[in-house]
Amino acid sequence: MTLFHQVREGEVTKAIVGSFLRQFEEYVYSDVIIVGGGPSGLIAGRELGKAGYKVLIIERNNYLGGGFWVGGYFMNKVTLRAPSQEILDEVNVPYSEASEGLYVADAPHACSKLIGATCDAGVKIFNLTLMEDLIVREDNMVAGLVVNWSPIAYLPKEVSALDPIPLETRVVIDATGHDACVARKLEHRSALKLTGEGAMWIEKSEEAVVEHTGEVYPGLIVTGMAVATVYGLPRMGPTFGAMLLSGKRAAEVAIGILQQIEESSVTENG
Ligand code: 48H
Repeated sequence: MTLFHQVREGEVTKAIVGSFLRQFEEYVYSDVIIVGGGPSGLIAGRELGKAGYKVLIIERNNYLGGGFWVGGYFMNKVTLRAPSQEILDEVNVPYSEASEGLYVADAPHACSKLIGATCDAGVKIFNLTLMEDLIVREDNMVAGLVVNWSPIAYLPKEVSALDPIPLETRVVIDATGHDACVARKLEHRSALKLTGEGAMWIEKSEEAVVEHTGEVYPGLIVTGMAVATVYGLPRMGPTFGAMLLSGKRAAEVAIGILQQIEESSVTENG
């Protein structure tokens, strides 16, 4: 009698391959693809998942969380200004009040709870996956993404001539942080102009990032630090409230667009 059930090595591999391929095939079509699994992308995903949409997060790293694992410098404490600590309450993260309206939480606890809450909402994750390009169809509407296995970006071209593959979706959310990689792709084609983020000014930046979160191009929403990069807004340094509230706002905007798409397809089909 052994402690563990007897399983052959090949069965382990088959379980991984089968489960991965079934999920990959299912998510070739989705309602929303979020590029970037940092705090803004995770919250946007959680909200959309809770609302019943089929959501995929594309993350180039092997791990989710982006800059949310550490606060500032090398210190793993994150700060949030009121009222954004309410989102920590929603995902059961403990925190303390450092000064009036300023809250501090353990970054590993906050980040892992947020990742868990996003997965619990039914959001699926393709990690080690790099957004390379967009699918843009008639009416200049974003209709999907072109992705590749991210390690190939770090290999010399001679050994990495791998073609990417397309994934279809109805709405794309750029949650790639400071780089605003998705919006940047449109800038390369002169379809969008990015201003570049401004110097730090916490008081001004957080409000502005949440306010400017929205659709920048038909079918493309920006959230989190990508908003500051697109609109030239000041950065906020090691405080994360705007990332969480911007993620919520991005989900609301996405739901509005998805509802419009539904309504127009009902009208077209009588
Ligand atoms: C797939 C990609 C690609 C790509 C990037 O940086 P993040 O944490 O982004 P936000 O906006 O959710 O949060 C920003 C916050 O962490 C921060 O940096 C703050 C508040 N700074 C203020 C300041 O003043 O400095 O996460 C972005 C995620 C990362 O996990 C990337 O790996 C991923 O996006 N990503 N994934 N394809 N092309 N580009």
